[in-house]
Amino acid sequence: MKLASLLIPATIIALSACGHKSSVQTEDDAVALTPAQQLLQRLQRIQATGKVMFGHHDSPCYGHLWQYEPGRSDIKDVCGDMPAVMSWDLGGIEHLDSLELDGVPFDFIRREAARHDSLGGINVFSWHLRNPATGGDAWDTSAGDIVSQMVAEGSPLNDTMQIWIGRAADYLSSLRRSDGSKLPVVFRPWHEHTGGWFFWGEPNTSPEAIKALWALTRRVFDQKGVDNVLWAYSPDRCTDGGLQTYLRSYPGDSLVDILGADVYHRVEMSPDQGLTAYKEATDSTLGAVVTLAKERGKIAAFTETGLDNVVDPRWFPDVLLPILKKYPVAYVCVWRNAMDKPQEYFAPYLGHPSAEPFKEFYADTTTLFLRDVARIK
Ligand code: BMA
Repeated sequence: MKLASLLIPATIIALSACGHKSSVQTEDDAVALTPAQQLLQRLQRIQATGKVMFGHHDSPCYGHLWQYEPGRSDIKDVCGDMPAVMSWDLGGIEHLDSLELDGVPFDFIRREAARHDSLGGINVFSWHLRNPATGGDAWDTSAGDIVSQMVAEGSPLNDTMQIWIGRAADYLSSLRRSDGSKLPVVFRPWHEHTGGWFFWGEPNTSPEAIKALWALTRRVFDQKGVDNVLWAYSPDRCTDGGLQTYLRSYPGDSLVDILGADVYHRVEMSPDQGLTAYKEATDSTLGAVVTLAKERGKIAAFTETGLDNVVDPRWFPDVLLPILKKYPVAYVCVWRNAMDKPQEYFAPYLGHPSAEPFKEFYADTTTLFLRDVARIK
């Protein structure tokens, strides 16, 4: 599809990420770069096209009313191509579970992430870990401010977190390409912290503790020498004009490579109110993301979005696409088409009223799917 204008602009790329010293590299130097730096360069080249990769959570694992059919994805069923970005979750890795929190085997993710990478796609990981104080899930906020204890050196919860973060680091750094080299990925911990639904959310703790949690996370990864991970920061919507809320718990440029945001089109309001609120929230939040990313030399991303059940069948071409044209992020990701909860889906599936309009979104020159992005080396 639509590949004519995929020109790769820069041969000189500025690198200033992963806590590594800023430097300027030519493509000839690529062999000396870490896997993370190589992925960063590629994301910079993708971002420079002004086009946006499309991503979907757990896309090859299951979809609406099917699961684990090799090579299948609801997105592929609808448009014939896979998402450019595969989103995965690490929830459960902290206990060394064999399945993540939605039942996907970590071994399946390991294989599929490598396969997706080999086809030219990008892999991103979130982490809905359990609450280390209560044993409940990530949404268990009953123990109050546990993040302050998690970051307090010498405390029992700090000891637990060093182990848990270490397990996330071990899993991500164990991912391999078929040639044995490390698979570069994006990691997006502590997401949506501007909301109160996760135990690490601002209403349950403090900006200082969240920053310290990021620093702890980076320290554990760095101590283990992990060099295949890029770091994405992704608050939920910031409706105050963006910047102040966005940056309140920001851990600093040296710890973050990708400035993202999660903003959903909510269905609980009337359709008109919902649409207005979504446009306002994306204007304010993605406005901040794109501006800050440009100023700070970071990658911009729309790390999660969606309209549950795609209740407006023309949502992808008529609502999301204009937003992506206005705010040129490197990628946009919609959440899962849950097999275990058939009433939850954020992407079209074959036969759904949004499937035909989705083909317009797919065919637009702004969006990049797997076959497109494979051509941007
Ligand atoms: C939520 C829902 C849950 C799921 C969680 C983590 O938004 O999709 O069903 O368990 O994400 O993937």
